[in-house]
Amino acid sequence: LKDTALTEIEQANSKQELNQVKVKYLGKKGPITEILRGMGSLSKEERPLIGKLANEIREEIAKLINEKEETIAQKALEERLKQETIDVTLPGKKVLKGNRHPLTRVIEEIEDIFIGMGFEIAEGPEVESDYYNFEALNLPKEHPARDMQDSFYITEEVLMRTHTSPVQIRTMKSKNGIGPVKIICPGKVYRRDDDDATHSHQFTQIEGLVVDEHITMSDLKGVLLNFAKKMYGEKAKIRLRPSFFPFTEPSAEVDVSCMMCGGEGCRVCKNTGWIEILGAGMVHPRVLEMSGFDPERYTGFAFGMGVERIAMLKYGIEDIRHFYTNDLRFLEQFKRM
Ligand code: FA5
Repeated sequence: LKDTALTEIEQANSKQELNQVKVKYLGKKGPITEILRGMGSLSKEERPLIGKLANEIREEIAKLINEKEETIAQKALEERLKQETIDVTLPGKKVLKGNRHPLTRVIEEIEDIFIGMGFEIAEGPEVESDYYNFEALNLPKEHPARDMQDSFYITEEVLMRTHTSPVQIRTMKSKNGIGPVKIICPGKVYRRDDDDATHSHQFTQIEGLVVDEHITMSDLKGVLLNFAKKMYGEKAKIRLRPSFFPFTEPSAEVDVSCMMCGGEGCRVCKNTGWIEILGAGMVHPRVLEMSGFDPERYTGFAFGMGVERIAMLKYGIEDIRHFYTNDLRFLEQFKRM
């Protein structure tokens, strides 16, 4: 009995197997209990002998089982430690890093340039009233120039802003007629334009406004030339062409020399050597007046640039729709810039 028990303990390789052996030999229905239980039928002389022997065997088996239990526990621990070891020499898992959208980058770059010239950043709502978007900018109802900016109306008096110019009005009104004002305002604008390579129904503008005493057109030109050089390099040139906006007088469209061909003429600038990037002008006296500024004392200039067009020119992007279709092959090119 002892020998078979010892072999079985020896062969038990897990806690469960060992438990089975334990129950089998030491349990209530086990052979030793049986022997001890049957003592009554033995003779007086036999009883102490058999009893002693049975107890000795039981103790020995119990001791061996305990020892084996420990060995098994030890083995299990070793096994676990082995499995859980960390190989610090393994290459790490790569974390996929995103990057900022090229438009965000260009907006921040433009903001930095203007902050460097002493401008502050202003903001305004994208859902705007007809008053701020048109009327206060000298574009009364039925004014034909409203057609230049075909609009998404929400109600008769509320629309998605068609340009960032309403922020001019909001900023001036908040100053209670006291200058100076020197702000830029980046933001999304919306127009019922058909999408093509250079037009999007939702795009980004950056508005600029400076109002103070003695501001002239040459201040406007100086600020824009400085901007062009910082954005495109020292070689950049600008040119102003006469234009019309109801809220500026005189008005101009501003071109920058084409950076793709150095002004020689190429596909990007349609062989003209120039690319239009913004509209600008001297703030119309009526607009100053409607916004609470005395046009006898104050003058100002304003401009509104299309950020996508500026980014396209800077990075040689041929289609404005790339900014909005979220093709990773396009977006990832800006990772290391
Ligand atoms: C305006 O929106 C005037 N508010 C700009 C202005 C501000 C003039 C202050 C004077 C004083 P315009 O409609 O030309 O102007 O738009 C300005 C710029 O936005 C354009 O030069 C062009 O770069 C860009 N732009 C216009 N329409 C679109 C379009 N559908 N998609 C992408 N960019 C556009």
